[in-house]
Amino acid sequence: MTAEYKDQDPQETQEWIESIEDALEEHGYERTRYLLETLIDYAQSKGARLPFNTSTPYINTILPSQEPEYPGDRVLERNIKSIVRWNAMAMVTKANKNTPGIGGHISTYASAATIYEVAFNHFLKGPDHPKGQDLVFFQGHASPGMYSRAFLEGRLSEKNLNNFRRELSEEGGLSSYPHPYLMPDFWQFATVSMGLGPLMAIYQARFMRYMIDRGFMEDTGRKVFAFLGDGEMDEPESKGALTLASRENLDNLVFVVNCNLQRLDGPVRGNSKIIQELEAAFRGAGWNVIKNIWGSGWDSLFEKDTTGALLDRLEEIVDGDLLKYVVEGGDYMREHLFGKTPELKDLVSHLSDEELEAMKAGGHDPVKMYSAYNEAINHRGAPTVILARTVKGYGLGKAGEGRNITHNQKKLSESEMLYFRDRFNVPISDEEAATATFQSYEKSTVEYQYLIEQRKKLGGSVPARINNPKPLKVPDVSVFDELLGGTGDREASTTMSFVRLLSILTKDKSIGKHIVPIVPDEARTFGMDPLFRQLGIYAHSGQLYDPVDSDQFLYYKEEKNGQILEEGINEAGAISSFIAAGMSYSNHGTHMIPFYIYYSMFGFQRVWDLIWAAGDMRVRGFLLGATAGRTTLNGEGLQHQDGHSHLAAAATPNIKAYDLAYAYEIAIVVQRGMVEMVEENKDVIYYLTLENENYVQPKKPEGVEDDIIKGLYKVHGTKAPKIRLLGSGPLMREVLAAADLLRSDWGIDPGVWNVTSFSELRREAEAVDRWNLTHPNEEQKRSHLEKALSKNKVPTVAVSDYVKMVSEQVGPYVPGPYYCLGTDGFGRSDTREGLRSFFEIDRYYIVLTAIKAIVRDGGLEKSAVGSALKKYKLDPDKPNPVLV
Ligand SMILES: Cc1ncc(C[n+]2csc(CCOP(=O)(O)OP(=O)(O)O)c2C)c(N)n1
Ligand SMILES: [Mg+2]
Repeated sequence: MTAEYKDQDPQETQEWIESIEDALEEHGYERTRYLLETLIDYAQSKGARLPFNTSTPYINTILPSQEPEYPGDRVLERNIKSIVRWNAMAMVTKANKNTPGIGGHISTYASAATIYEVAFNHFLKGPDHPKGQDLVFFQGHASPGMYSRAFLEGRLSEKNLNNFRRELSEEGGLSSYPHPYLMPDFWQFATVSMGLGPLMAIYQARFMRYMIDRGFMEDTGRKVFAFLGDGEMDEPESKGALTLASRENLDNLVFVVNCNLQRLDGPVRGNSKIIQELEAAFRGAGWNVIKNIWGSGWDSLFEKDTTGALLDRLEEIVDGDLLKYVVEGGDYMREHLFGKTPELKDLVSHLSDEELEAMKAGGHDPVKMYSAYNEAINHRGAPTVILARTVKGYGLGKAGEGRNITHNQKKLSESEMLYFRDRFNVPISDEEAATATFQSYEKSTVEYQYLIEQRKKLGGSVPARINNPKPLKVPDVSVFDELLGGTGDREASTTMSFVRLLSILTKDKSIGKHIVPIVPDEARTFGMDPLFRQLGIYAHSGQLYDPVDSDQFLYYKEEKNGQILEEGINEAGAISSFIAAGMSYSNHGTHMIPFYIYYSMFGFQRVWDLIWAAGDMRVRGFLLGATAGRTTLNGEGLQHQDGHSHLAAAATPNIKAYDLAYAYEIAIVVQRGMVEMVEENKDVIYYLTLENENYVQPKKPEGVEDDIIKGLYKVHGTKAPKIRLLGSGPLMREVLAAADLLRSDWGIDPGVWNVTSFSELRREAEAVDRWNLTHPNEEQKRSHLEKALSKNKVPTVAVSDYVKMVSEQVGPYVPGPYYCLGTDGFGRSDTREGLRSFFEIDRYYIVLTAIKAIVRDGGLEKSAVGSALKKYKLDPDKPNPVLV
């Protein structure tokens, strides 16, 4: 109720409460809820304005009377947990004593140990579970706890632990955070870029549904768990897809937010309550929310609190107060929390200061955590979030428990370690404690057997990444004959050609169903709408309405087993779907090949962090940056015209990027990429830029296939060229026009080459160079670039629709002088012709640059440059496009 309202008739209020009590006792929760909702609806229909309230009282959602029996051995579990805690702390301490500054985190796992241990002992399904493995996102910087448990389970050695954050050590080390790229049998998901985990988890749950709805697998009740930090929930990505999860009824999804009320610098919300705020956000978004704030020690206090005074007091305080109680201890708590009224003081008068201090937060209580998980996994119809209150740096005492410095605590002193040992009754000597010795169990101990038995029941250890997909056959490139043969007189863009390819590919008997087209509300822009009808748009609930265009052949067809993921205006979500589909070979044992097509400007620039994570997680698939090219996408202007995504792609190690000119190149590259992904099992992402400029697509020349993949093939050769022109993507045609001008106006016949990938050329040339450097006495190797160009050491001019650095990246390996034209600067809306002139990449600038290069090379008189400027009416004082 609003705080300002003063109860004018407490007796009447009491009568209403008694009625509700009767309803609760006689008919239970459901009827009581029905009655209250009916009353609210009635009052609203009579004009009572009831404020929308998404928060419930600041108590546990699950009452003690609703808690199930705890199925585990609490004593054994506590002993085990203490050792996991110890090793996790010791691992970070040791790493930092041996290598000061190496980093790591103690306090995060210290706060989350119970949250994880209850899940490990009772909930998380492993790879051998008959119902299949759960997908688990572990909170990134809680990794020492996961390593520590894996050590106790015998999965990691002491050497591994000794080399935490020392991955380059000879014995092999452990990665700082969850990185499947670095530990491919262990970690499943990369989580430590805050916010990406929660977003990706939602899309993993959604994609699991997609696989079930499309008949690839049974619904066996597998879950996606995401363990998150409360500070992390401030990332817009964390909360950005919450409504998708509830809209799609993803009851296969459980978020567990470790609410230790602190992030790196200090409180997440000093002045209010993060748990209440998150509850409101999640409930508002349609999630099932389970708050676990108070441990069992508080139960009797709430029971005694018949007037609601304790509850009122807890509503009043803010998180900053709660943190202070942790740091200051029992006497402070008695004075400041309970000291407010005699009634409250009385409530805790039977407890000593130590007993007060020992009343835990809910997230440290296994019984409370068990109840929360149990409800979460059995909840139907909506995703669940467990908001578990914990204490950051739990058990560290003065070394950091609840303190603002706790996040950056990297090592404990000897006395602090002794305190920690005593705090958790770790059965080790002073000397072992002082030297942070790792502890493990003999196989004969009951603890070891319990630990292993619990995991066995749940299908084996986690985290575990499986890589054992069912084999799949990629069709021969001849399925794309239509693209290889050219368009004759008809003009088409590379985007249209790609859509044609997708249509052919999805009809292929062997692989067709495994293709996952993904698009964020741009399908019509790319001419993909015919696929709506052919493949259907995935919608878990089917199509509940008659679409406005149902009378047309190509109507907007949504269906339960639809193949297309039409993500709406949501690039971060769409790339998360790409990630989920591209990991399916590992997560579900079934190869799926995602083709995510989007406005190229809203790719790397917008979601590169997710693409980076995709690389880490060994995702396989195709990214298609459509309407690409700073000048080829002409009318859209500055915000849309991409001239640099190839720079980002080149810097992402697992991405093979191609800037393609013709339809046959697309066919060759896509077929080759698919073979790599599903037949050769390589973890690779292909990035292709596609354009919307229409021109005749030529027939594939003979024998260019391998060179297209390598990144460069010859278009026009001549015996002794004075100059060489390299064109790329849509600018290839300007290069061909420039070659014509050079022949007709200057009598110079240039060599002409088509560059399909500057980055692939560079990578190979660099690798060869590197090998040659360290093998001076062996026959020196030659890169594709060198083999192709070194016969004639003449100047080379390269042009692309991307910034100059894209073509410049091969500079060190191009024989002879090398000149690059590109589109540095902000875009403009204008004609293609206008833009190519503005950025100085059109045929005239190519010729001008070529003439200048030949002059420098001694092949023409100096005056030729001036003549060229005049001839092509090029303004010598034109402003630099980079700066204007
Ligand atoms: C995108 C991003 N920004 C910043 C960081 C650095 N960082 C790592 S942990 C952390 C604090 C996390 O707080 P919280 O989510 O509450 O986790 P806790 O350790 O409290 O459980 C920060 C800022 C990061 N990893 N990712
Ligand atoms: Mg936190």
